[in-house]
Amino acid sequence: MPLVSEYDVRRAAATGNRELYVDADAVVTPQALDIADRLGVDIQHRAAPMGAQPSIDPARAVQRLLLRRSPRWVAPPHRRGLAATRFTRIAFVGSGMVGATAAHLAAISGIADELSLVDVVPGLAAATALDLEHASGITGSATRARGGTSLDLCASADVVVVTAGRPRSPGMTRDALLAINARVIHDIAESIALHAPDAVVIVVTNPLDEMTSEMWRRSALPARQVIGMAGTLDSSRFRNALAGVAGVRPADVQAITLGSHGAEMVPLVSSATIKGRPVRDVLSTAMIDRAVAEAVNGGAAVVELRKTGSAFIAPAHAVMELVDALRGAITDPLPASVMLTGQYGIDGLFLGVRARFDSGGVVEVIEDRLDKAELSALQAAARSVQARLAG
Ligand code: A3D
Repeated sequence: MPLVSEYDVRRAAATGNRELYVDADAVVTPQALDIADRLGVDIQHRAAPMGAQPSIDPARAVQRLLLRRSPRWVAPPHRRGLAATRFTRIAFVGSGMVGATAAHLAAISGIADELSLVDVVPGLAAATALDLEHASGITGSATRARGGTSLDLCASADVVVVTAGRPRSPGMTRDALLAINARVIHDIAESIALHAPDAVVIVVTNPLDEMTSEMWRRSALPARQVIGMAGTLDSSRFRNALAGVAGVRPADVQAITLGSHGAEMVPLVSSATIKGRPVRDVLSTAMIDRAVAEAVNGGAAVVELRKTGSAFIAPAHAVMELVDALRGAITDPLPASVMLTGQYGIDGLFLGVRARFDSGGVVEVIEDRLDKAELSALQAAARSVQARLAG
C-alpha cells in the first residue's frame, strides 16, 4: 500500500478495525491522518521485512519524510490586514485575456465600487464590462463595470492595471517587442499622469521590467506609484513546481523568485522551504533543478500549448495578489518589479525584489539574504535590463 488515503481509513473504520496496518514505506496523506484521529483509527507502519532493500525512489523518500514526520504542517497563509481598503475605482487598460480575467476576479471579490475597462479595439472593453455586470445577478457583486476606448475612463482610479500591448509573436525579437510596446506604454503613461496622477499603476505588459521603467519615466509619477507584476506569478509557478516534485500541496511550500521575468528569473532556492524545512535538506539537486526549470519556463510552456496567446489565469491571480497588498488585505511583502535605490548594489532600476505595499504603492523594499550565486544572478539580471533599456 504505497499511499494511504482518507478512503482507506474510512474503510477500516467501517469494518470495525481500530488498527490499520500499512507498509513500512507507505505514505499517509494529511487527510488520512486527520480522519484517523477523528474516527479513532490507529495507523501502524509494519516493520520492513528482514533483508528488504530500502526504497530508492527519491520522490517517494521525500514524500515519506515530509508527510510522515510533519503531517499536519502547512505554510502559514499570508497575514491578512485587519482593515482592507475598498477601492472606489480600479481601471484596466487592455481588456484582452489578462485584463478581462483580472477584472473578472476583481468583480467577484467586490474589492472596488467600480471597474473601468479600456481597450483600443472598439466595443471590446464595453462588451467585457457589460458581460461582467450580467454576472452580478448570480454572483451578487455590487461592483459596477463600464468600458470604452478612451483613457479618460481611468479618471480618478485608485489603481490602474496596464495589460495593453502585444505579446511576442514567433520570430519577433525581444528588442522589436520592446519598441512596439514602449510606444503603447508611452501613450498610456501620459494619460494616466493627466487623468489619474494619484493612482498606483501595475504594469503587466512585456517585457516587464523595461515596460515598468518606461511607464515611470514617461508618466513622471513618483517611483513608489509604479509597480511591475511578474514576481507574484513566477513565485506561484515556483511553489507549484516544488510541490509537484516533492508530492506535497502548494500550500506546504514557501518560496519566491526575484530578478527579471523569463530567463533572468532568480528563484530563491536558499530560502525555499517545504513543510518548514529547507528544500536543500529534503530534495535532491536534480529535483530542485527540475522545479527551477519548470518555474523559469512556465510561461513558455503555456504559450507552446496554446499556440496563440499566453497564460492569463495565473497572471490575473498574480495581479490581484498585488491589488490585495495595495488595499491592505495582504500585509506580507510580495515580490514585484519596483525601483531599487542601492539595494543589492543596484541603483535606479526597476527589478523584481520583495517589497511591502500600501494603498499609495511601495512602502519599503526588502533586502533578502541571498547566497552568492543568487546575488550575482540578480545583479546580472539588472545589467541585462539596463542594457536593453539603453539599447
Ligand atoms: P491580449 O489578450 O492580446 O490583450 C492585450 C490587449 O491590449 C488587446 O485587447 C489589445 O487590443 C489591447 N491594446 C493594445 N494596445 C492598446 C492601447 N494602446 N490601449 C488600450 N489597449 C490596447 O494579451 P494578454 O492579455 O494575454 O497579455 C497582455 C500583455 O501582458 C502582453 O504584453 C503579455 O506579454 C503580458 N503578460 C505578462 C505577464 C507577466 O507575468 C509579466 C503574464 C502574462 C501576460
